[in-house]
Amino acid sequence: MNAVETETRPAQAPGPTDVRLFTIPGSHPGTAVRLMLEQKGIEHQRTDLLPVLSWVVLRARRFPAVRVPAIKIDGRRVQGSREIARELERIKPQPPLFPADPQRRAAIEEVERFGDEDLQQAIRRVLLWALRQDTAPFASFAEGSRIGIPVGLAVKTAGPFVALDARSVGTTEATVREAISALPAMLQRIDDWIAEGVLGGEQPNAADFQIATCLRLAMSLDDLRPAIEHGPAGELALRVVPDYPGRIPRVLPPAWLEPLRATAHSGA
Ligand SMILES: N[C@@H](CCC(=O)N[C@@H](CS)C(=O)NCC(=O)O)C(=O)O
Repeated sequence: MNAVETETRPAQAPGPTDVRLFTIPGSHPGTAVRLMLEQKGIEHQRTDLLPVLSWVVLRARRFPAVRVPAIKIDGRRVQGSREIARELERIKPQPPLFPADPQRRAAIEEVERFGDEDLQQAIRRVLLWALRQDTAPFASFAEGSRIGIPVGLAVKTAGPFVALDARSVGTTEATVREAISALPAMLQRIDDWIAEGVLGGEQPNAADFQIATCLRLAMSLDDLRPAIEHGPAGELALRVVPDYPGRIPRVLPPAWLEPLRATAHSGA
């Protein structure tokens, strides 16, 4: 269980007054940061950007890099879900995203790193490959966001942007197949962390948000959802992130999904 260590924390400093999150509809780390802000009760504005066009906007806003999530807090710019988690913890320690105990914190940080560096990218590649086959499902991810142009127009013009985005993260048949093959072992690691109590405490920690949002994005693909939803990892994802927009009907070649048939939760 993730104990909430309130007693050893310093008194709360006055919160930030001007916070704006820059994200992309359906972005898993973007959603993780939104949920962290909500858990901490930090009021914020949100700017929803379109893939690739986001690169231009972030540069124009003087962010040093072109990826989201990016956040501006009282004039300070912070980018990257792990960096932002630490900044939120610094400016508003309660309720905590990390435990005070150094050993428990190290365990959570290791899971968080896995989510940020390994799981996120695997799911991103599968998603972008699917959207390259058909951009229409992008509309379902834009539900509830304000992207500044009609969603229909965004979908119609998305093709070249999705292609560029996919290329920028190394989306190829080989890397997508590799990501799918790696998924059962990744799910097993997550199930193990839940069993050990590193993930799945009563109040989500930074790693819960990182992992759960990746899994929710994966579950928006009809091809992947059955392998995830009924196991501990899927249950965690649905509890931590009850609502996640987006749905992509089956699009992956069945042969690519072979590695998922052996998973305990696939129903195969
Ligand atoms: N590991 C980084 C990932 C950042 C990242 O790659 N974000 C994607 C969205 S999930 C992005 O900015 N993509 C640019 C685009 O789609 O144009 C983090 O957690 O902050």
